[in-house]
Amino acid sequence: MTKGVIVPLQSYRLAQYAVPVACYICEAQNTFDAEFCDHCGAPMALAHQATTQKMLPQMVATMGASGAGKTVYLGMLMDMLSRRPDRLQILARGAFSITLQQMAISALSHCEFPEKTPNEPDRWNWVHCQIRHRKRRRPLEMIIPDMAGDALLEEVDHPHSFRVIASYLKKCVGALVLVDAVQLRDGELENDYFTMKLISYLGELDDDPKRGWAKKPVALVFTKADQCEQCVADPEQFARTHATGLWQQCRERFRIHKFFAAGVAGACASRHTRGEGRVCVPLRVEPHGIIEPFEWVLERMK
Ligand SMILES: Nc1nc2c(ncn2[C@@H]2O[C@H](COP(=O)(O)OP(=O)(O)OP(=O)(O)O)[C@@H](O)[C@H]2O)c(=O)[nH]1
Ligand SMILES: [Mg+2]
Ligand SMILES: [Zn+2]
Repeated sequence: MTKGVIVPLQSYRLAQYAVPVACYICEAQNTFDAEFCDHCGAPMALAHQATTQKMLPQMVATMGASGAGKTVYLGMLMDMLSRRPDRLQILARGAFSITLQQMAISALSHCEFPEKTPNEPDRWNWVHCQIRHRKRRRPLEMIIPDMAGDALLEEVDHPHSFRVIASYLKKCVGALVLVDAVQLRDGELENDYFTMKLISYLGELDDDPKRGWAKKPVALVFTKADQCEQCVADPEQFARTHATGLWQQCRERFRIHKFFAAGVAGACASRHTRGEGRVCVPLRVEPHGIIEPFEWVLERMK
């Protein structure tokens, strides 16, 4: 004989699903318990946090080819800002915002560079933080993802392949564009071509002469400056000689732009590993020029 039991239906729980939550990046509707946006893959935590704040977060893009040094740069930037409250004060919003700095710094402290960023947007590290700057009366809320260079290239070559990238870049108020200085110095033009493509893509995304990318601050950062002294002495001159196409495009498309040089490692060596072959390892960590480009963008964004 089966025993009869009364199971409450709890249909009120379904009512929660009737109220959709809009993704903060692409504005597509999601259910309240989605972890990542169904449409673009951005974390829904950004939308939940934004609704609890008075100030809506602004976005700054960090772009560059695969291997340009975005993950190393961003990880180091976040770590330096969180330890040096004299210049800029930063407060991470949500535990997920600390993962990028944790991952980059723990790799560097083991004399390794962090791994290549996976292509899937739901595996990127997103940083949502509050920033206080002495020149601003009110603190700023900011969202910065560590995008994968290969995904960026795919989107530039085939628009709409990564919806999150176009939606995000349309909302950005400024950008940091990272270029590998060592490759440029050695005459490898891959990085130069990629960055030129990226710049024309940005220009086409929003070509409004008053509100578009023409009027947004863009910092062009030559990375791996520890291995390329020429770019440290005069980044603008380095651009003119080693990346003439890029230098020309920036002058035409961005009214507010500046060239910078940044390096994280003090000295590098190459090590032979099984499976990967020769890999470059950092022997020391001596960050140089990390905060300057970010602070410059911060001071100029609307
Ligand atoms: N010498 C030196 N090498 C660096 C520095 N930053 C990055 N590198 C080298 O560049 C490689 C790529 O750096 P990442 O930060 O992973 O590059 P990424 O732009 O995030 O690349 P994707 O994740 O593929 O888009 C590292 O593995 C290092 O070999 C630096 O400051 N100095
Ligand atoms: Mg990366
Ligand atoms: Zn979305």
